[in-house]
Amino acid sequence: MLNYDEIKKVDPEIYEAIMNEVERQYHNLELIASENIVSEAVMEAAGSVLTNKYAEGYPYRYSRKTGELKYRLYGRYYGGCEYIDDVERLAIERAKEIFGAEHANVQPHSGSQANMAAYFTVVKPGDTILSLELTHGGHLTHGHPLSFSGNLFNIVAYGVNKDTKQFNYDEIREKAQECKPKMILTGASAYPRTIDFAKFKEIANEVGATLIVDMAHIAGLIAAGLHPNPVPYADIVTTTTHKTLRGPRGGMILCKEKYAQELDKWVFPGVQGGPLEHIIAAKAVAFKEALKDDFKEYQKQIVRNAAALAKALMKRGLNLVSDGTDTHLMLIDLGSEEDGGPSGKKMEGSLDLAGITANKNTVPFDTRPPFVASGIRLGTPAVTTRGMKEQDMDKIAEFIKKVYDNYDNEEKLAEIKKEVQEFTAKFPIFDYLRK
Ligand code: DSN
Repeated sequence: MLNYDEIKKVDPEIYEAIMNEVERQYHNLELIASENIVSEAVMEAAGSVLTNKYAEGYPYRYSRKTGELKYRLYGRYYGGCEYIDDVERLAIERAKEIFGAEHANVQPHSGSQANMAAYFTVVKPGDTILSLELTHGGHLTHGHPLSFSGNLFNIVAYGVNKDTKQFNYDEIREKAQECKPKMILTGASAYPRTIDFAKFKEIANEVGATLIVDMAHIAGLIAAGLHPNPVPYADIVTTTTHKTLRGPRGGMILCKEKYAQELDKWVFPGVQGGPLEHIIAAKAVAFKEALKDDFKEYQKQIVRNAAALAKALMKRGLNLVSDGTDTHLMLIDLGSEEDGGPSGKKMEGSLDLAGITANKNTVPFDTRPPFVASGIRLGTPAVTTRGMKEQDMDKIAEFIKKVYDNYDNEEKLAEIKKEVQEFTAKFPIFDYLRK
């Protein structure tokens, strides 16, 4: 059982900040679509003695052909890695089993580093990449000029259809045929609908591009068979491990065997140094949890909750991008400046004052800048981990509507916060940590 007694003695300031965060997570309604609450077992692994070990390189690996144990790439650069190898091998094997992948690299420290290593495996600086526009749901590392991706590569963006706010695969095909990319990238941070990876592969084949899928947001849904799996179609698939997958903060890459050697080289020594083996152990634990039947049930509940929340918000007159969701997330479209009402930034602040945590987000064809934005992104992974069900989503929608109606009234927002805290107290977390 975790406790923070030693931190309390050694570093009271950090102890206080951690305990404040425990209380914040306990009391607040966590609706950030990319966040979750990991198990105690995952936290124990992340806080284990493995943090003491350097292990540049990779573990031994079994030959796919003969089943015999063989040395992989450069092995390890340090002695004493025999148990670390067990940990990393277990993480790799479980990741492959969950997603049916030929090869897995579990070392990326984050999704961004996973993406960087994946891109370098198939493209060179200056090559053309066709990827989803950030304001239509993409990610910074999918080509934003402030990210390495937008700096190093020639990025051409595709977006969603103006009317449906969903992918139109004929429009994407047309873009691909025009720009003849070396690589096509799909996956999203704020796209609430199912992505047809088979269609993307068809388009990539037509123009001779490789296909990379960033499945970070929907990895848990895919693990449970609730969203099509990109692994059979994509050359390389990247993900984070801490979103719907409910593991520690980190990244991972899956690929076809033919890219394995090159990809591993790009992760280490290409992009990173020593792997975080304590985090890799926590990934392995989370993967074990993801292979269990109750994880599938959990993912089903995430999707049912998202559908219920979307319906309850629309029933109360709030507009959602694409009029709903197929996944764990949705985007409230707050309208443009001329429509009046709060911006995304304002609404995020008002929700915060009411004890509801969410993030502002651009909506497709947004007229406000990204730091102000006209949308709010909501997701159900964390509230589902707390045990909330469909009827609770109706209550959450009611809170959000009240905040929307009173977004500039701090007194009213403080009253709503009290109601929110009474509500979250019915779904306790971290009882073992709270004093
Ligand atoms: N920051 C993540 C998200 O919230 O979607 C993406 O990396």
